[in-house]
Amino acid sequence: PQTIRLRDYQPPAFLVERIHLRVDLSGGTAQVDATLDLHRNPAADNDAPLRLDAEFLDLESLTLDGAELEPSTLRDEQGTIVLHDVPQRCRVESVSRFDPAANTALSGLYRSGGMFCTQCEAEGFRRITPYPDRPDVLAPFTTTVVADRATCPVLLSNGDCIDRGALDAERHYAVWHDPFPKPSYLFALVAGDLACQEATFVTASGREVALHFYVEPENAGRTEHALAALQRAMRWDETHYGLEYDLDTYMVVAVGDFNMGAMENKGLNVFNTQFVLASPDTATDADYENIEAVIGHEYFHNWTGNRVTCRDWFQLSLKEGLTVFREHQFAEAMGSEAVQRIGQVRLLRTAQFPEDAGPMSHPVRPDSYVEINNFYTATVYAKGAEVIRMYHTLLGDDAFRRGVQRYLQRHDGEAATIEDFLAAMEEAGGLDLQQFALWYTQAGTPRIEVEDHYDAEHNTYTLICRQSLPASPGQPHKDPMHIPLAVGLLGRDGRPLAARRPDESTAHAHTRVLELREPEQHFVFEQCPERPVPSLLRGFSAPVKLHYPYTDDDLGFLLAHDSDPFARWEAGQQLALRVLLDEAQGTPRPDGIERLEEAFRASLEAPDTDPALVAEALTLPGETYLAEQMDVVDPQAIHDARQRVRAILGEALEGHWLILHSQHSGPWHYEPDEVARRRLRNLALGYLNAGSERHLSRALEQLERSDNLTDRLAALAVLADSPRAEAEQAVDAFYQRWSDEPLVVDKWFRTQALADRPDTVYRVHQLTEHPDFTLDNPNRARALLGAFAQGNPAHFHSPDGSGYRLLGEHVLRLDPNNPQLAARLLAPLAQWRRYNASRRHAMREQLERILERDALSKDVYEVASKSLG
Ligand code: BAL
Ligand code: ZN
Repeated sequence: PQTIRLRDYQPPAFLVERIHLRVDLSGGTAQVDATLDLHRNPAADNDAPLRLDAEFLDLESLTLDGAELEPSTLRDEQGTIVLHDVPQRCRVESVSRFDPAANTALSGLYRSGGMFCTQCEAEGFRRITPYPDRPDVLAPFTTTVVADRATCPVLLSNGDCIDRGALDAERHYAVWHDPFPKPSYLFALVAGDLACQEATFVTASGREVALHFYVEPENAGRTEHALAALQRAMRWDETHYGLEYDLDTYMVVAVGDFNMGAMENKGLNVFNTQFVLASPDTATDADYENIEAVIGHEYFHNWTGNRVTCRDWFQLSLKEGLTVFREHQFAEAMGSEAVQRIGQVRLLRTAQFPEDAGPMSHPVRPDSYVEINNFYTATVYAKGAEVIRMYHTLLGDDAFRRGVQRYLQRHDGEAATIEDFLAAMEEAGGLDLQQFALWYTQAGTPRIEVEDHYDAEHNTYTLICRQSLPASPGQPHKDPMHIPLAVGLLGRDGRPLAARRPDESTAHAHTRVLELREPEQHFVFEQCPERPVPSLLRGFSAPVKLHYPYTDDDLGFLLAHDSDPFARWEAGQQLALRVLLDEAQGTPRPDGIERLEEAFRASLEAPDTDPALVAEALTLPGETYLAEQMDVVDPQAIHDARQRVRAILGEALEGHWLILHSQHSGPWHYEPDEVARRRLRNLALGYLNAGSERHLSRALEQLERSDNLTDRLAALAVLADSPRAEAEQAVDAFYQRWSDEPLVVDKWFRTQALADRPDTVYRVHQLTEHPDFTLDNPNRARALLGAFAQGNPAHFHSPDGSGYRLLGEHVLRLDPNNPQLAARLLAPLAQWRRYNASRRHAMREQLERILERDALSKDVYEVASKSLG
């Protein structure tokens, strides 16, 4: 397969002035008639050909200014239609046919249940009609949708509906016009029998926007939460960034078969059901929170992504990093800032840091790809958002906002680059960000080593910071980065300690942002009356791994006293990390568990702490984060150590857990304090059942009596680990009770994929043969295979290699139908170098087996070959 490189970027030879589409779905197949009015791009070479991407289309006719062409003679090796000697202005008309029901890749126009829907990002539009399917070709779209009235009473596309009516006795049509020029990846079309919940939103300037949420009829009544979240997001973007919605209608459609979480198509978002449908029986508190985040995210794309889009797919983080950051700001504004930040950092450490250190490591702006779908990654999204957060830290909120506004005004209606964004930030902040730009081009997680020195004679304290960045594929040498390091100093009394930096007029005790730019830098603090304990990387001010030789006492001190809630949490996590790692390496830390127990007790007894923060403090670092710290990862030892420590804490603090677990609140509400209380209660249930089955009856009773999915699933997770007959019966009964709720059945599969039983691998294998298991539905495949391979390391890495075989086999099975999903599921095998010789061998064996397959997709080929390379 061909490698696409950023340095080869050429502007499009032709631009599209307008496109008219007529998509006829009557009878179940699709006929697409397209009319494109084109003109030569003045910015491109004068003799460059017109290129029309087309994939899996049965092209019935293709004309240029009315003259019939023979497409088969015009295709290059990639299948692109290449037209030479095209007039400066021209019209291309085409008629294509395809079968949406046969489109199992879920890219382009496909069927999900009874409805037709689309997913065009990144390159799905070429499966609908021949088109210059690249993000820097923007055009206004007019789309006529035709379908059978009986099966598809609802016909939707982007923009506003300008006409609708009957065609004949069976068929009807609707015409949609989107006045905002957009790239083809933002095109959307939906046709089906859908229920609609409607509401309105009045913008700051007084325009009324109709909000329409479409779902299959059985899901009617489950869009209330998402709708309210959308209204909050719309208001927040107005008040925070001064950004208003721009069309008369904003539509969201819930689709059961969807590769992504959701898609920001202009005016017509298409959502995975998982991120829009909410009811207490079918969605957990975490789902409610994710729905608000994803609804916000897709809405915020209307400006950062749609009004200003990306010039090419290498710039993906231009819209995704920025939009994830905006989503994070929104979540922080709606809830607890510290709790949100903790969640963001957990995700970064478990999903992005390993990616940064593995064979698929790539910069936030990759410089090459084989299949762009493989680059919708934690690096582009989560690290990309951290890069935006660092601009915010360096510029401050006001200048940052001005920078975003300047960028949006300057590039409205255009396809922009990361340089364009950086230039707007430089201007708004009056800063030189050229070194900062390395965050986009250098892969890997920077490491910062901090030492300190106190000079009692002169009352000066010095922080010595050394940064380094490990080599990564294709990048043997790295330059020093521009890193904002937020620090505070604590005195012996636990209070913030005032000191003065040489460039400051007076001493103060607030957080400072030090700017690292050199391999080694010394930061001096004067008028520092005593040796402080430094509080480093407050708020996780940069996506780095920071090392400072804290003693256990220092960590305990920071945990008790740091004024920064994130830093307090982090100190607790570092303490727990030490205890767990020493335990896993067979060298238990003297007093380690006692310290942890003491820290937990302090959290449990802290009178006025936000219960959500208490829950974070009582959650031990996860197995993936622990694995990150080991040169050779031993998943079983990590798991056993964590379980042992959980069991000890469960027993030592049993009284506290029992009290927490019996604090039963009233009927279910989705409300922050209630959510935190449920989380604490369920943490307590977990600790009570860690290492013993003394409290299994509590889980059985909770499963039986709860009025919500959060509590039921927490109980189910405890029961799924147990070999006792009553536990197994309860797990079966749960399935029987909820078998007609796909999102709940997903959770049932997931819970068993994550179970800790001697026969977990075998059971997961058996579940792949369950009548409700299918690889055709991405949510289901991810719930079982994704959860098992990514969330259950101790069993996925079973020494006999059975977990790897199970994954390899299903990746191969899935690849011909849904390569995008197959490549995603494959990712855990890419980490083979991190394990011992026998695991490495068994993981490689699966990657090699996959690569031997003929006709492998580009998606899977790229992940497998780069993993072995
Ligand atoms: N653009 C793909 C889905 C999302 O990031 O919103
Ligand atoms: Zn996005």
